[in-house]
Order: sequence, then structure tokens, then C-alpha cells
Amino acid sequence: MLSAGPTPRTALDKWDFAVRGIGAQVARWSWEEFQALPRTTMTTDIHCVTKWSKFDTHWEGVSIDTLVAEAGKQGVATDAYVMAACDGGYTTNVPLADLTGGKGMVAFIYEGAPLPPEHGGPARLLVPHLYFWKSAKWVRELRFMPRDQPGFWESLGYHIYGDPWREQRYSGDE
Ligand SMILES: Nc1nc2c(c(=O)[nH]1)N[C@H]1C(S)=C(S)[C@@H](COP(=O)(O)O)O[C@H]1N2
Ligand SMILES: [Mo]
Repeated sequence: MLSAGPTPRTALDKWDFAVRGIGAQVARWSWEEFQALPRTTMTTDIHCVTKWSKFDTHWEGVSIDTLVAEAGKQGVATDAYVMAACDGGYTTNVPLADLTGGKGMVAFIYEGAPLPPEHGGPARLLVPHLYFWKSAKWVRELRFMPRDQPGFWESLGYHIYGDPWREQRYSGDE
């Protein structure tokens, strides 16, 4: 289980990134504006639910801490849960606390090169401490929600949280 559909290819001049707060507030960045945001790097292992792992991967992008702070400057109020929404319609839910404190980023550079389309380029969510289905490829929007709601795989029976150390694969796993 790698991609639930074909690889979307959005031209960079059509690409933007949105953080949608409670109410109707939205912060939005063009590709150029997004590239100008302060960057962060991560070296991390990643874990797929189908039992593969990849060790010591290198990523660069914008941390969710930075996105939340920048959105806050534009008057966007956050909430406890986030739905990440992607080109192609894929969604996945993550508690905000699992994205902040340096735990999550929107990555656009992988191993020193632009993230290839098949791996989520131009940009993907990276939440390496959760199962990799939470690391939404082709991510375009983070939507804040007061309550946790299932995304694409979560509504098809995958675990609502997805901790690989507790092997939370399916909705019944504790
Ligand atoms: N938009 C989108 N993101 C997605 C998926 C998807 O189907 N669509 N699959 C997820 C799953 S199940 C995995 S294991 C990883 C695979 O990432 P990779 O193709 O870079 O290895 O992407 C995740 N992000
Ligand atoms: Mo996966």
C-alpha cells in the first residue's frame, strides 16, 4: 500500500499551501512564498504499516511549528486536530501535538534533491514517529478541527492514531 491513486502532477505556479483555521480563516503561500519560509531538516527512520522500515532518511522543508506561527501572524486560530488534505483527494488525520515540537514538517527536499513526484513531490507531510500512511504525499492543506476525525485509510479500518511502536495498524489495535 503506497499510493491510493495515480501520481498527481501540479505545476509549481499552480501550487499553493493553505492552513485553514477554525472559522473561515485561511493562511496561504505560493510555492515561492513557501520556499522563502524558514527551513528545517530531519534525519529519521520511517515505518510503513506493511512492515518495511527505512533508516536514516534525510529531509528538508518547513516545520509545522513554523507554519502554525506564520498562520497565527495572519490571524489563523489553530485547534487540537489536523486533517491533511492532498492533491488527488487523499486525507489523513493527526493530532496537532504530534506535528509540533519539531515532530512534523512539510518536506520538499529528500536526500538533498527535490522530492520526486512518486514520493509526494512537490511537497509531502512528514510525521516519522507515526506510521508512514500519515505522511501525506502531495499535501496542499492542513485543516484544523476541534475533534479527531478519520482520514482516508482511517475510515477504511486503519488505526486512528497509528503508533508503529505499539503496532497500531487497524482500528481495533490498542
Ligand atoms: N496522498 C497520498 N499520500 C500518501 C499515500 C497515498 O496513497 N496518497 N500513501 C501513504 C502510505 S500508505 C505510505 S506507506 C507512504 C508511501 O510513501 P512513499 O511512496 O514515498 O514510499 O505514503 C503515504 N502517503
Ligand atoms: Mo503504507
